[in-house]
Formats: sequence, structure tokens, C-alpha cells
Amino acid sequence: MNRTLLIIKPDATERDLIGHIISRLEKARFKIVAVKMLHLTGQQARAFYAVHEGKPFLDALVEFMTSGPVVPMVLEKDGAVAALRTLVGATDPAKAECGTVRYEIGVDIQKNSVHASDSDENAAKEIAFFFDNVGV
Ligand code: FUP
Repeated sequence: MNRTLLIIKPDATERDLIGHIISRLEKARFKIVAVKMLHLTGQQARAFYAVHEGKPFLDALVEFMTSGPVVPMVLEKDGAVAALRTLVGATDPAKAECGTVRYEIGVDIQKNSVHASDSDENAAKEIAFFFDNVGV
């Protein structure tokens, strides 16, 4: 079993899509290991997206990620990172495959409803960012 991190982003919490997303995850046989809801500060959002420091979209992304509550969760499944990236779809909902979460509910490349870790290494870092005592 492997673990990964998913975040339900503010555009989805705002539209009351938390239950819908969790239902899709459970139907895809992910086990929810930990979950919580919080409102990120600007400093936290910037730290989370530190790899994008210097990119033109970072300020707007931080503003969006702090605009409402987010729901980070740790998910478990064989090959969790790749399986979740497949279920979530491409970053830009307009380019996401039919049937993926972002195709279904994403608004645009920024308001794309969910974040999913892109490697086992980043999953470990991102899980530790939100949760104490929950390993990969
Ligand atoms: P992903 O791994 O699919 O979340 O995508 P990236 O790591 O490439 O991007 C991280 C976040 O930056 C995306 F979720 C949305 C945001 N982003 C923008 O807002 N504008 C862009 O042009 C590209 C990414």
C-alpha cells in the first residue's frame, strides 16, 4: 500500500462538492487515512507551493488557495500517487480526459478543484505539511 495527498481546493468547497469528491475517491477504492478542513494563511499557501516561486501565476494561486477552506486528506491504495493523478486528470480541466475529476468539476487551470501529489517524494513532504504522525 502507498499513500498520497489530495487537497480539495476552495472552488470545490465553495460549491459544496466535498462529498461528491470523497465519494469518487471511495468508489475508486482509495482508503481515507486522515482528513481535515482548514483555511490556509498566505504564508502557508506560499510555503506549500514553494516549487513555483518566481512563476507568474504564483501570487494569484496563493490568493485563490487562501480564498476559502481547503480539505487535505491522506489516501491509501496500491500505486496511490499514479492512480490518483489518473483519477484527477490534467492540470487544465479543458485538457483533462473525460471522466476525470477535473474534467467533471474543474473551472479553469487555477480553479481546478483538487491537488494531487506528483511523486512519492512529494507525497511524503505534502503529507507531513498537513498532518503530524501520518507517514507515507
Ligand atoms: P498539478 O501538479 O496538476 O497540480 O499542476 P502544477 O504543479 O503544474 O501546478 C500547480 C498549480 O498551479 C495548479 F494546480 C494550478 C496552478 N497553475 C496556475 O494557476 N496557472 C498555471 O498556468 C499553471 C498552474
